[in-house]
Amino acid sequence: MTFPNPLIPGFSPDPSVVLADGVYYLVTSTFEYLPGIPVYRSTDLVTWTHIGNVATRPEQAGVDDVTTGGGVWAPTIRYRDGVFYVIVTIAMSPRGCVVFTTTDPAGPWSDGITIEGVDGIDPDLAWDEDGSAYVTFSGLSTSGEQMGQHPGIQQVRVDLAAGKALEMPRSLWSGTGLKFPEAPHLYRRGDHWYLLIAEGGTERGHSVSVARGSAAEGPFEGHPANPVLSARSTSRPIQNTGHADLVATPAGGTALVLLGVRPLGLTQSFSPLGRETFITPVSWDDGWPQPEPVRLAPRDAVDEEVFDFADPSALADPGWLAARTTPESVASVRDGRLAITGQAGLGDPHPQFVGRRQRHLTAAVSTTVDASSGAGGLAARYDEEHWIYLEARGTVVTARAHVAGITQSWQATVPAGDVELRLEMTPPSVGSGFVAMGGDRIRLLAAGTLVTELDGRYWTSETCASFTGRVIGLYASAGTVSFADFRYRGADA
Ligand code: 6LW
Repeated sequence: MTFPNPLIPGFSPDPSVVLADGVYYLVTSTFEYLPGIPVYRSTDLVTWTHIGNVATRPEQAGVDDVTTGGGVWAPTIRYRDGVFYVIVTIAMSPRGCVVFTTTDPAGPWSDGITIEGVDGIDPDLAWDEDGSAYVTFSGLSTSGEQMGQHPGIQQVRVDLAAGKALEMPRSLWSGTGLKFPEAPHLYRRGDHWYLLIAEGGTERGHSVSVARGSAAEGPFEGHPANPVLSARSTSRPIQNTGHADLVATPAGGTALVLLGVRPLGLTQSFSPLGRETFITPVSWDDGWPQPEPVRLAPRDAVDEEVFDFADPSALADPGWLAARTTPESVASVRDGRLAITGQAGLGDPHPQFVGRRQRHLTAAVSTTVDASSGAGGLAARYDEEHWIYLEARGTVVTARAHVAGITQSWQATVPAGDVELRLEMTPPSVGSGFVAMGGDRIRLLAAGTLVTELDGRYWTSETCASFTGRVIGLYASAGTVSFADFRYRGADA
C-alpha cells in the first residue's frame, strides 16, 4: 500500500495512533502552544481530518508560563472499553505525567489527572490480560533535582483512577546504547509483547529499535539487527525518522507512524517546517517487525485555505494556535473582521499572535490588514527569539527579521486603509547555489511590492534548536489591528 508522506504535514512531532472500531485517531505534541494535542481522524490511514484538540481549556495543559520547548511532549493515545486515553508529559512543569479521557475524541476531554510516581517523559499506556495498567516511559527528568538524568526506559503499574503508581519504577530494555532511549510503546501481538523505542536523539541520529518478551513486564530481548529503522548517514529526503507507533492497516497489514523532517540542503541541511508525521509499511519477519525506509510521497493537490472573517466562526477551526494561551483569548471576530489588541511584541513569551502550521515547503500566506489604530500584521514564528514579520502601522509597513537577539528591518510606504501583507516561501531552485546552502527563500511583500527577501535557514528547527515548527499568523503589538482574511496556499508536488 502506498501512503502519502508526509502524512500530517507541518509542525506535528511525536505521533501516536490508535484504531478504535474501524476508525483511526492520531495525536501529536504541541509544547507551549494551545490548544494542545491535535486529534486527527481517518478511516483509511490516508485522508485525515483535524477534528479537535485534547487541551482546549488552558488549565488542562498548564503551559501559561512554561519554558519555550517545554510543555506538552509526546502524547500516547489508546482505547479500551469505549474510553479513549491520552497520556502525556507536561515537560518542565510540575504537572508531570497527565492522563486525559473521553468517549468522543473530538472532545471535550477530561481535565486530566496527574499520575504521581512517573518521573520521566514519553509515557505509554498498555493493559495486560488481567486488566493491570502499565505506564512505560523514558526516565529522563525534565524538572526537579534529577533534571537531565537519564536512567533509560522504565515501567510502573498504575492506578489510573487514583492517579498513582502502584510500585517503584522498574528498568526495562533501553536499546542498543545509542543516546536518549525514549518514546517507548508496548504492544501485545500473538505470543509476544513488543517494546518499540526511539534512540539516537531526535536529530539526524534518530532510530527505531525493538525488543520482545513473553510478558508486559519483560524480560525483553532486543532484535539482533537493531535499529530496525534509521535515516542516519543516508541521503534520504526524510531524515530524523523515529519516535514510532505501530498500527494495523485497513488491508490487514502493519504500519508505523513516526516523526521525520524534510531538510533542504546538501551536506548541512535545514528543515523549515520542523518535525512532521510520516508513515511507513512494516512487514513481519520471524516474529519481528521490519519497517520499510520512509518514502517521500507528497499529496499532489494544491492545498488552499481561506478564512474570511466575515464568517463569525472563522476562529473556531481547530488548527489555530496561540503561544501559552488560547487563540480566543488573543483574537476575536467582530463586525466582519478579526481584531487583535497588542500589548507586547513577538519577542515576548505571551505575544498577541494567532497562527497556523506552515505545512508545505512551497507556500504563500497573506492577509488584508487595517492598522490605522495600531501596529500589527503577518508573522512567521518559531519562538520568541526567531521570527519574522511584516508590521503595518498607519501607512508604513516594516519588515523585520529577528534571530537570537539580532534584528534587521526594512520599510515601505503603503496607501491608507486596508493593505495586503504576504509571505512567500519556496525551496531554492536547482542550480541556484542556495540548494547547497539549504533552507528556503522567504519573500515579504506589502501591497504587492517586495519589501525584502530572506534566507530561510534562520527559521528552521535546526537553527532554532526547536522542537516545534514554523507557525504563520496574525498579530498586533500596539493598539487594535483588524484583519479581513487569512489565506494559505501550499503545494509540495
Ligand atoms: C519527545 C522526546 C524527544 O518527548 O523530544 O528528543 C521530545 N526526544 O521523544 C519532544 O518532542
